[in-house]
Amino acid sequence: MTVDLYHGEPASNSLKVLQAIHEKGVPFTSHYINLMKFEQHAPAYVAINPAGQVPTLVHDGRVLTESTVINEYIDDAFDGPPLKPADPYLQGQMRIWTKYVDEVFRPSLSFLAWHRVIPGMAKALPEGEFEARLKRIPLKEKRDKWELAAKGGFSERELEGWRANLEDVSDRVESALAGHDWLVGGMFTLADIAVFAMAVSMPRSYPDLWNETHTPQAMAWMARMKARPGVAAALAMPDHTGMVSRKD
Ligand SMILES: N[C@@H](CCC(=O)N[C@@H](CS)C(=O)NCC(=O)O)C(=O)O
Repeated sequence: MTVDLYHGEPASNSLKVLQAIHEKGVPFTSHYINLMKFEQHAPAYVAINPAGQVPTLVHDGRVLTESTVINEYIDDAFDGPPLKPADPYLQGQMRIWTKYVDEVFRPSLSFLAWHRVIPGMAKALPEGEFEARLKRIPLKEKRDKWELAAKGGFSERELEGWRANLEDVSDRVESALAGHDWLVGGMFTLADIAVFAMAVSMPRSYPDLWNETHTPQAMAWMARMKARPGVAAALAMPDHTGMVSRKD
């Protein structure tokens, strides 16, 4: 059996899959893709994942993309502790969380981060280099958003909407954890993994929303997450960009 995982630094969608694979105890070969060097758009990688994004799992030569789908696959295809509740209703509840992460939490965090980071990054590159890099992005939607972000082109209304989404995330996580150690069904599941992959940066990036006073349950849950050997192993994966703070 061969399992190859193409991933970036232990953050966001890469961290999502790294947690699942480590928690499940699946032996795998790590292929680090440096997003700051735009290695995800290199032709050799796009040949594996046409979206030019990480993560990608290759199991015995069969390619799987999409972090949430990969995590369900890891849980189903390999031995190890279950990462889903047995009860179909609770599985549904778990998938409401993973869907919410993919549709609301992750995009809101990303767009706000691009708004902060991309204009400076584009300016720091040599003349014409940002445009050249844009051209290599396979997904048109992503290309257009990066171009807009570089011009500082997101509207106040959009920015406020994304910020309001992050407030909603904080409130939802906090109330789901009241009286519970984990988000769904009294067990550690792919819901905890998906939310944590994005939430790990919240205390540093949004300390007003995610802190001991406002979200004590969420902070205690993050400590429980970090104490899990699989999650800790995922967080300890190399970060060649230097962008991920291990102190989060
Ligand atoms: N829907 C995809 C999204 C993957 C994604 O957005 N990956 C980011 C890193 S978290 C990426 O590759 N960004 C670099 C780029 O798009 O150029 C998934 O869940 O796997």
